[in-house]
Amino acid sequence: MDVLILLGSESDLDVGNEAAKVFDEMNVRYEMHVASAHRTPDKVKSLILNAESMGAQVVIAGAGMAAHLAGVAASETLLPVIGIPMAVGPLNGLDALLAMVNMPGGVPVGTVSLGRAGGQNAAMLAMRILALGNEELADKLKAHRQSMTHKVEEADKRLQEALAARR
Ligand code: RP5
Repeated sequence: MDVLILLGSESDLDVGNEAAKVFDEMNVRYEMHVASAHRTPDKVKSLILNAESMGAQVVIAGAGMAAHLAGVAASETLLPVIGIPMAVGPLNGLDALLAMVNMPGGVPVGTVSLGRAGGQNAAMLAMRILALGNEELADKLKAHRQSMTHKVEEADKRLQEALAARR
């Protein structure tokens, strides 16, 4: 396993699947589990210990509301932890964002965007970490960037053609 993905609830699965989809496309090995810092703290700890013993190099933790999962994960391991704040609950994720991003000194959580983009970016950031020691993955990331560049160029070309047709 390269990456452990923890989700605070089954209700976070849509965003977790965004990360999983990226890993599937890039052939990165992961495990994804529902485990809550509040409801199942022992399970969180044992999943992290197991992931470390299986060689995982990054932990992704997605949670909403009083989102302590990523912080708890970061206190249990020295692996880099990436937090995805979930845009749920009455505050729409502002609570989760502040909880994740505002960790006390010494226990870092790299917090990515809220919601689905956060799922994608957590996976992309994890791969940048993995790619430091993996040339094949680094090449895949370069190809991914080229493909994004190509898509933007194509979109701009379509826009310019549409604007020209209006004149
Ligand atoms: C957090 O509370 C979870 O990560 C989830 O985003 C939120 C709501 O959880 P459920 O009540 O839907 O299980 O712990």
